Amino acid sequence: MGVMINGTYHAEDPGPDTSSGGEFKRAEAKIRDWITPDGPFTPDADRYHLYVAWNCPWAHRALIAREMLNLKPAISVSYARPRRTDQGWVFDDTGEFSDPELGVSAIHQVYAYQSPGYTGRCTMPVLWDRETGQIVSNESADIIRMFGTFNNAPDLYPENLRPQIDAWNDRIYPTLNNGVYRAGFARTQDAYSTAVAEVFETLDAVEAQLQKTEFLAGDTLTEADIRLFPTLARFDVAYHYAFKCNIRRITDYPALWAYARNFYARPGIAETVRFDVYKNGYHSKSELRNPLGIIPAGPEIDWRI
Ligand SMILES: N[C@@H](CCC(=O)N[C@@H](CS)C(=O)NCC(=O)O)C(=O)O
Repeated sequence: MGVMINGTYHAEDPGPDTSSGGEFKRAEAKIRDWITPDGPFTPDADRYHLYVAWNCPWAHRALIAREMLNLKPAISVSYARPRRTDQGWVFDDTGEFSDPELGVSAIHQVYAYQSPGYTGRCTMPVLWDRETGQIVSNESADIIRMFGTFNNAPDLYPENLRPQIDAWNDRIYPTLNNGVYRAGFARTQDAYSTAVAEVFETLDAVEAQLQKTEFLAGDTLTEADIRLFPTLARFDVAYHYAFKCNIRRITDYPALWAYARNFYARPGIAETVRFDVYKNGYHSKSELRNPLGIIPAGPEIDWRI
């Protein structure tokens, strides 16, 4: 995978930024327009298209929000092939990994429509506006919030719970959602040790909260839960082994494991999850982490309630 400079894609991979002491730094999303009733991007059905990859936990948030906010009929989706190439996330000509919207063969071709020319990484997820022929946003946190403005669907960011939701989001993003990547992509023992300790401190704090309340922010399912679940779904099958996050498993946490299975059992959620793809994707051949590309056999986990 490469990078785009002024609208032109360069396949040479500059690699993740680990400039400070071997620590992995995820690049900030750069296209951050908003859907609002005042426009220019208005919350209309059949106007927007979502580009995702099954493996990507940030894209997974968007798929869950689309499901829970009843936006499946209004927002269409293209799924990239499970593995990236030097072209980044790529698509087939036909079948489950093709792009019915623009017929692109790589996500960088969608970024190439951006005016003025885009410079940055060509990440998933992408929310595409077919009316203006532009990307609205490539930031999942914004995309799920915008999805909440579409109709009278459940409010995932209720006013009275915002302080708790914001506090969990602020804690969980750096130390857990992205913390597992900071552990897995660390280039030094110190960077890994710091990251992995933070992953498990946060899981312990989440467990303590879920011993007291049904959801992170209290008795109501909110955006904070939607942002937590993709990490839980990938944890035991991928992060535990591939990213060396192996102090405990999600199945070792009684309240968290019950919560994860209950979330998975909610209508439509299992269809947003692909454990097989996670296992293959995160254990795919990597010079640094898995040079032979051998996929582990286990673990065997029963997600049913
Ligand atoms: N802040 C972004 C992060 C998205 C992101 O980093 N996606 C990864 C996949 S999990 C990606 O597409 N990376 C491709 C690249 O960096 O070239 C979001 O939450 O939407």
